[in-house]
Amino acid sequence: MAPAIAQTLLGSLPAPREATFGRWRDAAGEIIDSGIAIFFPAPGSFTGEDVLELQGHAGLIVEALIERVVELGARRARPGEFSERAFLNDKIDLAQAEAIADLIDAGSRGAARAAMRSLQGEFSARVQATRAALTHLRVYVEAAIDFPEEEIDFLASTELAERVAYVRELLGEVLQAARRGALLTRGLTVVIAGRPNAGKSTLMNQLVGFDAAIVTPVPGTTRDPLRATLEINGVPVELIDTAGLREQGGANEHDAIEAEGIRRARDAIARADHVLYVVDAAEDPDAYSFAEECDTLPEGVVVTLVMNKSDIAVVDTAPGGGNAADASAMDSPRIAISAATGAGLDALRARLASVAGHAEAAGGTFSARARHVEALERAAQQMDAACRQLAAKQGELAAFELRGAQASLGEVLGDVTSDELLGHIFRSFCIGK
Ligand SMILES: Nc1nc2c(ncn2[C@@H]2O[C@H](COP(=O)(O)OP(=O)(O)OP(=O)(O)O)[C@@H](O)[C@H]2O)c(=O)[nH]1
Ligand SMILES: [Mg+2]
Repeated sequence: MAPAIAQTLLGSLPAPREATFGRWRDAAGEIIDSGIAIFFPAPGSFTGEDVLELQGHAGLIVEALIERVVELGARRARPGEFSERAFLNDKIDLAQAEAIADLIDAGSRGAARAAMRSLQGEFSARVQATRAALTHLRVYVEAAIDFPEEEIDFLASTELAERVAYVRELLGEVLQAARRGALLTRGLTVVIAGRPNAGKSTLMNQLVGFDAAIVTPVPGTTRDPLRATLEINGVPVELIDTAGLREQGGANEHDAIEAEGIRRARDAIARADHVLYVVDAAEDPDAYSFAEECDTLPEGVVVTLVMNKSDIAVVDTAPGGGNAADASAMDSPRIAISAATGAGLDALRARLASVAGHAEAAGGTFSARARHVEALERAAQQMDAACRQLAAKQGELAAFELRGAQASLGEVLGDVTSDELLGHIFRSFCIGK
């Protein structure tokens, strides 16, 4: 198709991979545009198919040129279609294709660098190395199952235990790196929560460096969650200021608005990677407001207790509150600040940096997606199950789990994919990629 279009549009097919100047004409022979054409014959192109690249002038003539090539038999690409074709023609694997979109969408330089490493195949190479070691192990296990008289000895051998441990270790490492990469790709969501008037919006404004949120002495000022992004240690951080959490009394219109604000605040908290729980240390020096809130927090969410208003209160930052409902959450680190004067803000920033931080500090991080992390977690669970089966001398069952783990690793690279998954991945690309 591309060579035929080139023939008509350019008058002749340019030599492969050579920038060729020309005038491009419409059906009536009138010049639409002039520029550089480069022809990449299959399979030596990005997609692996014949590709004709036209570099012309911008503006309306681009549309005229597109209409002309469509007239000659081409069709407009769907979003992500170039990357999808490159994947389908085995030019790149699925993790690399996803890295293209992540590179374009990168919210920070760190994220862009990580996506570039994934695009270059660093992530895929780690997954492949793990899969190769697993294949080795499987061959070993399956062979033993075929010779039942030797199976029992084999299952008890230290060599097998070592091989299993080796694969599990590789898998653990790549999973950890993927988790960091996913954080870097997606960014960190930090929610500022607490009672009304604790100083959440004042803190938001301090962290973003301008008056993004309205601050008043009236409790219940903030209603809608307010978002702002900043970058900490190369990691994009989405900061969300929320409505103050409190018990609702009456049922008038005013309360209905506040109730909706609180519902949205809880929604944001439920999706947070990290919560800055702000306490008015002047009113609540023992952070009782947080103790009351503890059991409504989602499981596993990391909290920093921000003891605010240190300018008018004596603040004790020792973790504590042993009588709290959730002792572990009450043990969250405490940092004393004054959002009004800015005191303690550096310590708080350092704390956020350490939460976001290791992604960049680790160096050589690649981008990854939740989809990859899930598949790798599944592979790790299947490896653990295989270990248990081997310990119980259940060779067949262990082999089954190992097969599953290998399939899970294959999912990351896109060995076996459903149209639905591909549609989902490539639809989110922009057109022309
Ligand atoms: N002295 C002192 N006052 C503060 C500090 N931080 C905030 N305030 C004051 O506390 C009041 C409430 O501050 P906001 O930032 O609006 O509090 P909020 O938590 O966002 O309140 P809601 O949006 O109503 O939930 C304002 O009058 C602020 O000026 C602080 O560190 N020291
Ligand atoms: Mg507020």
